[in-house]
Amino acid sequence: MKETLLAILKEHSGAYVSGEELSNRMQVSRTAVWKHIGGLREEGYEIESAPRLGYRLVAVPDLLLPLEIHDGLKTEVMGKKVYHYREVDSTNRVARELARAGEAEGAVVLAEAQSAGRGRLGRAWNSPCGGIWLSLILRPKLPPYKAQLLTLMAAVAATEATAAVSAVTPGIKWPNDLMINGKKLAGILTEVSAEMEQLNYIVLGLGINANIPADWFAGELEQIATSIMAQSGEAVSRVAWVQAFLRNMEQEYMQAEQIGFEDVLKRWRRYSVTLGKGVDVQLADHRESGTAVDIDEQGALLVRTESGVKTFWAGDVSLRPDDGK
Ligand code: BT5
Repeated sequence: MKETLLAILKEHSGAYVSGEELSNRMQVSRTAVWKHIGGLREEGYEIESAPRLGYRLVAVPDLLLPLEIHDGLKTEVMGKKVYHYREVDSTNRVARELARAGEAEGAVVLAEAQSAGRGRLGRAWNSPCGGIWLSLILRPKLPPYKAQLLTLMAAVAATEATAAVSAVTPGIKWPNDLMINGKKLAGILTEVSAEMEQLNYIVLGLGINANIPADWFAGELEQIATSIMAQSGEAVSRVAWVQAFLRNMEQEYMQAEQIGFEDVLKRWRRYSVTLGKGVDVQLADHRESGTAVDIDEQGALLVRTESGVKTFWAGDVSLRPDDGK
């Protein structure tokens, strides 16, 4: 109902719509219209009302509200259900709980800020207002060893969403970082629940520094992190970014279900800033060095080392600073 009301107000692009027209088109009483207007105002929509004239939409809040994400989204699965928080500890934590309780594939959890955003291996993820902190629930019919492919898929979808709505195209550093000019723009944390044979669910957590001012990154992050706004000099529509990401994910996911991950791998290779470079791979107990030569069909990184080509499933990769290509 709120969705219809908002659509009518938007149709009139800032002009007044009478209470009568609203109640006719929504087929509810004028009191009900008034209540729904109150609901929209509570969510942050600025709506003016004037006796005899009716209501007009003055401003849409710059928030990742479900009503905004759904406006023109046109996906079948991804983003059908949107949970939105002004602040939450971690969207991945919320999404895992939802998934465990049976939430359907494609549901997405969004937050304006996270108080305990998580990176991999227990690391912290800084999540101030202005970024996009997103977790997507998937239930792929895949064996657990293929989970990594979904991280690569998300990296490709996020790269292409960024290129579509802003003036920058990031590169992908294996397996989960989006980079611009050597600095980290986004990271992905994929959390998996699985049986021996099949995945139960995957929570794809993605954090992208969208509209975070360059001078916000201080201390440890100053040298290593950046945002779309810092790189392009312009704020980006975060709603448009989320919509583009969900559409890309849907397309790639459906395609992968039908014909496999070939296309995802091809596009990943195109955006990669890792392949062909000298790399150090930090594993739990030691470090390996060599040249990143390719990814295999499961998304593992192949590195040519002094003792032959080795396959890495996990690990932190740093590009060699002396490899200035
Ligand atoms: C990641 O971990 O890159 C995965 C980040 C996933 C965050 C999303 S936000 C939505 C969802 N909910 C969550 O709670 N998490 C996910 P990793 O590769 O371990 O990188 C972590 C490292 O990146 C930290 O140790 C910092 O050095 C750096 N870092 C922290 N915050 C950053 C930021 N905002 N931008 C760039 N780098 C950051």
